[in-house]
Amino acid sequence: AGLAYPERLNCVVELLDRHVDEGHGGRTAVIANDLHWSYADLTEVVNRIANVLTRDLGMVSGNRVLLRAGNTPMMVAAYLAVIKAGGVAVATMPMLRAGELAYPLRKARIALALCDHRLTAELETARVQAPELARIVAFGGAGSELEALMAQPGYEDFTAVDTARDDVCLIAFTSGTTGEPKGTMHFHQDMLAICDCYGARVLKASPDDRFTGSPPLAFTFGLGGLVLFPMRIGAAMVLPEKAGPADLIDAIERHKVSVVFTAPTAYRAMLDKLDGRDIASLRTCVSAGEALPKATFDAWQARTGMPLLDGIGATEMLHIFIGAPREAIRPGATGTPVPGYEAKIVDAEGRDVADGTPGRLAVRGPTGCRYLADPRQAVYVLDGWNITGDTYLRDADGYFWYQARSDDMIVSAGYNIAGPEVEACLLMHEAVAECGVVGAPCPERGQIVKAYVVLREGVTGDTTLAKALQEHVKASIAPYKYPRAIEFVAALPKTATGKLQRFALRQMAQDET
Ligand code: 3UK
Repeated sequence: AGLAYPERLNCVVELLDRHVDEGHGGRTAVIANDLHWSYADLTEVVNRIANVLTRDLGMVSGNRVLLRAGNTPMMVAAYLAVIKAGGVAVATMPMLRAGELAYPLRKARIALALCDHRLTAELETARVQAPELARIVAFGGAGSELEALMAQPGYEDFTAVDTARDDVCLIAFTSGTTGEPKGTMHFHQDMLAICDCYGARVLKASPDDRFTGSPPLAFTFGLGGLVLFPMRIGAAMVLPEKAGPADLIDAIERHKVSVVFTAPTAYRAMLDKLDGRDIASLRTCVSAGEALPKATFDAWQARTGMPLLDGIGATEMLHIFIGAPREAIRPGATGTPVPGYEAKIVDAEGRDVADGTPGRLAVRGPTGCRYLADPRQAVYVLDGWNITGDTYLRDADGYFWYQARSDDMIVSAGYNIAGPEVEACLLMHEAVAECGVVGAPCPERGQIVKAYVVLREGVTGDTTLAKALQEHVKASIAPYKYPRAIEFVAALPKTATGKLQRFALRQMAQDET
């Protein structure tokens, strides 16, 4: 997309200082409950933290700093401060326990952590296994250590450290459904590139927009959608304290939000809670993290009059690389490559396959996978192309249609069946609230298609309903794809980033046979 960033670049200068320098310091940057920070306010908080990091905590350029907090204004400021001071922000999901924190701590050799005062206990425990962690500084509470240090005189100004555009500024860990989590490294220029590609060309938001959403800021989906995209254009972010569907609706209504980022499940859940609510401020609704079933797209559009903007992103790619602006949406397809990115479908040997044939998705563009010292780099990146692990097909018009995660394909009696296709079909049935479809071991067929179904409120799961769901699938898609086994469950296992844990469902299916 003709991106050319100057060789010396600190992305925080572009995302934050520039707005103040250009006379827009009075614009709203952050809203959380009753807190309102202008760009000038946010700049001062960031500068104070950056001074504490460098003058009191011994941080130098290139040091990695762990950040642990929910989606709070101080978390945003801490991210920006670490990066402004030339450091590398290493974010971890707030819900991680000591055992899960030790790995990223050790892997990224972290000596310093900034941590929400409510979340220090697990970090203290993790220290036993990660003795390199010399210092934990708490923030966010009355009399927290960080705020006390920030109040020192002369701390209100801080000149951004002169970093290179390809200096690492972020290490984001994947959620690690298989094996240890992987640390993905991203440069200063990457933080701007996602804004200048997806933000400018697909989202097309304006400085008067207000952004909100549910993904954690430790997840690049949340960091981009809630922080980087609005800041690139001087818009505001609204950070709800909790991120359930009702909390999102509250935030939209109360703060007149216009752009929302969340996952398909959350849109489905919000649909049941819209009665009597005023969400007229909303213009743009982005769905990512998991495949967006057509039933969800249709239901949202019927109820709100708005399309959902599907987009596939990955921690390795930093953000969304296939999507469609509202005027080019094809319901059911993810979209076309975001301007600046290229995508193609290849076979197991890396050869291009014909349009209409499912194969492995390969992408390349201004951002890409750089694992922190991990041999799996050679699996994800082949010949400069990122192999995301998804099976997709491209149609004759160049639109990309999601099939499944490559390792989630169900092979039943010789047929390849994509669980998400069966899920999308089940979701069209009025009784179904959520579902997950996996292969269950079967001596005759190798695997059978098994559906775990969460029913809508007030519906009871019995054999008649199971039969009706099977008939519904047979009548809608190729009959061999119908779920031979259906189990009604109260909830589905989800990862920290809200994705269905197919691995856990497969394990359940295995244990039950
Ligand atoms: C899956 C999708 C179908 C796909 C992410 C937006 O999800 C994000 O990053 P993760 O590293 O997972 C990546 C994988 O998730 N996926 C994501 N979006 C879609 N599958 N349709 C979609 N729209 O398997 C992908 O390989 O957790 C999403 C922005 C930033 C992100 N990190």
